[in-house]
Amino acid sequence: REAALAWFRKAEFGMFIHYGLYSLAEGYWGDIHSTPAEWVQLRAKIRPDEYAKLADQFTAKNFDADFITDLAVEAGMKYINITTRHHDGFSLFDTKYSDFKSTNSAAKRDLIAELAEQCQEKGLGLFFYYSHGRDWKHPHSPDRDEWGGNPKPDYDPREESYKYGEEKDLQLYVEFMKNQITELLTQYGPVAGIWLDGRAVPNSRPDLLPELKLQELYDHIHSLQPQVLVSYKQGILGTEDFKAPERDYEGDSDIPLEISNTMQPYAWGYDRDNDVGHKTADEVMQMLSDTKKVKANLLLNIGPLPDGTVFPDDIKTLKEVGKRRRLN
Ligand code: FUL
Repeated sequence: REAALAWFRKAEFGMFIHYGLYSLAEGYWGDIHSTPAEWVQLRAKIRPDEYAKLADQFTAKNFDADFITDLAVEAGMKYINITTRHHDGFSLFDTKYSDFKSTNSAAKRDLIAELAEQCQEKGLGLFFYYSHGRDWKHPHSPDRDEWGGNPKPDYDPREESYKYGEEKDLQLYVEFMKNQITELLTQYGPVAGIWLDGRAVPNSRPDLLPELKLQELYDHIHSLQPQVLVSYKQGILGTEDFKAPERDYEGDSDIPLEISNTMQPYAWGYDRDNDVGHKTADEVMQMLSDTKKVKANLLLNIGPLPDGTVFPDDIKTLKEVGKRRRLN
């Protein structure tokens, strides 16, 4: 992992991709607008069975891993991080542990496999975003309402097609996450990092932390692929390989740092309200120099359109950024 860390410290620039069923909603459910767009299920209180119907329209017709990886290379990015499973619980990969996945959608494709192949061919590191704990689908995921966090959308978990019993059991969910992460680390070749997000346990309830068996998960990840860098946002246990704060960071960090930001004004998944106001090349150059000052990488997010097309202004901007960086 030392070599992987040394590489990561010098990487400077990566591409973040938020793509999933929420992309089809474009930030709206009827007239309800969701901030951020990828939270539409929760914000508009959509029942999971209603929300799941989006899978029939998820064609990902223009999701082109070859194009996306070329764009990342041209922008001077060294790695890509994609939402393998966001809070809505839709997996962009083929998984034995859930039917709610892209291979069962209209697309009938494993988008992670497509991206993994292209990353490998082009020498880009591949990171997997995985929502750990904030889960609006799994019947045994923690109910953050009880804990003072964001509640799940309102629904009866017994309708779900999971084979678990009716009693809520956090350990079934912990096992589920481990199984899916195992698939991600065994089905797609070498992986550069697992990027956990979600914060299943609110800061106010540290007593619940051991139940998540996080250290066991980290050890398991490293036993499958030792070079994998593990992150959990600002860090939860302190044993993560790097910290990954959102948007800004103050202070000094002796462990490697990555700051994520997004091309849209504020949304990670595509929001049609943001069509005007995406970051310009000047702004991206500024962000890169700001992150460099705190010795961090910049993980810059694109939120593809419903059909997987990269927002045209972002293509132009990223190409321009690549050009300027090559001149520097
Ligand atoms: C947050 C998530 O809730 C957002 O939807 C997004 O994925 C961002 C990068 O992390 O915690």
